Amino acid sequence: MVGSAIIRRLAAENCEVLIAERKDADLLDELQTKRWLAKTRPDVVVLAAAKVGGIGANNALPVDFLCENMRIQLNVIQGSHDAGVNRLLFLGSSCIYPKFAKQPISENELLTGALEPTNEWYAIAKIAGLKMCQAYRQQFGRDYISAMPTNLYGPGDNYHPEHSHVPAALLRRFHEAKLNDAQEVAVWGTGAPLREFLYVDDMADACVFLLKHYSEWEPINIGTGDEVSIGEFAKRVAEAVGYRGKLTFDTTKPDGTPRKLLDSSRLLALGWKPRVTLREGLPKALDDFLGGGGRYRFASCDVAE
Ligand code: GFB
Repeated sequence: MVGSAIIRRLAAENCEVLIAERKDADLLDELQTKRWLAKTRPDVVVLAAAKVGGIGANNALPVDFLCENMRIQLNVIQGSHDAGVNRLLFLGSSCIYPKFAKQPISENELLTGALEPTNEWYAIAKIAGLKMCQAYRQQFGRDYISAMPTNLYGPGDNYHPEHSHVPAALLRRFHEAKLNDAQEVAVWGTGAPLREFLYVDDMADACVFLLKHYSEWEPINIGTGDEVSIGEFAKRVAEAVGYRGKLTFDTTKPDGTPRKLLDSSRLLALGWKPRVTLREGLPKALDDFLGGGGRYRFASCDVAE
């Protein structure tokens, strides 16, 4: 999802884009990854690949989220250094910050408290990734930076019913409910948690901006500054889909972090700002879903992925 958006965005730049697809190099494989990097020798590496998923997947697959992400990061970051790559952008996640971080969450909140248990495996891997960037900067003077985006949505998402993030999950569930004339649809949790949603092409734009303008040790947040409750967000998704039934809340499912609003003032001060509002972005995300974009649209769902 993010990698594709960055490729779309880079089409407007004067550069050659080298893409390591799974058939070129399985990033979980150290030798394949190192060989690919040594052969292509990029000027810049963007590490957007990761094992990702929503609250359900994070909770159900702790080993996958911890170990696969650590392996990808070791292979790509170490392989980049070995291949002489001096500039690298590592993408993390807002879940690296403590569950009860001071809001809005500034970069200084890192490692100041306990993590949210539903995604601590993923968070620990991402913290290790940003620390690797800092370590290569400190020990070898490499210009490796890391960015922490808020919750993302948009084209190329994973629409798995259990393992997706909330935007893709609800787009699919409301669409199916509309087709089946279902009277009501369940939204996970209480609906009270607050989240900030960033359209993936805005995220890609921020990544290119950072590659041009950011070269610091500290990770940098990427967000919109707008937050919405999950209950309100669900209403907006239902509206975009055209589902008119009742929304109920399944409180047997976890809420996760109560609030996760990033303080993106450092990025905004550099001159970047998001363009796509939730009202504009949700219909675009729906178009992607209806047009067959992303993964697990209607296919039978393999829970191992
Ligand atoms: O998108 P989501 O899984 O990510 O869930 P997190 C956000 C909120 O939406 C939670 C609620 O409060 C969920 O309980 N929700 C309601 C649903 N209905 C659904 C549904 O059908 N599916 C899902 N998935 N949620 C993620 C991490 O946490 O944050 C990721 O798990 C990543 O790894 C991301 O770091 C930024 O915001 O809770």
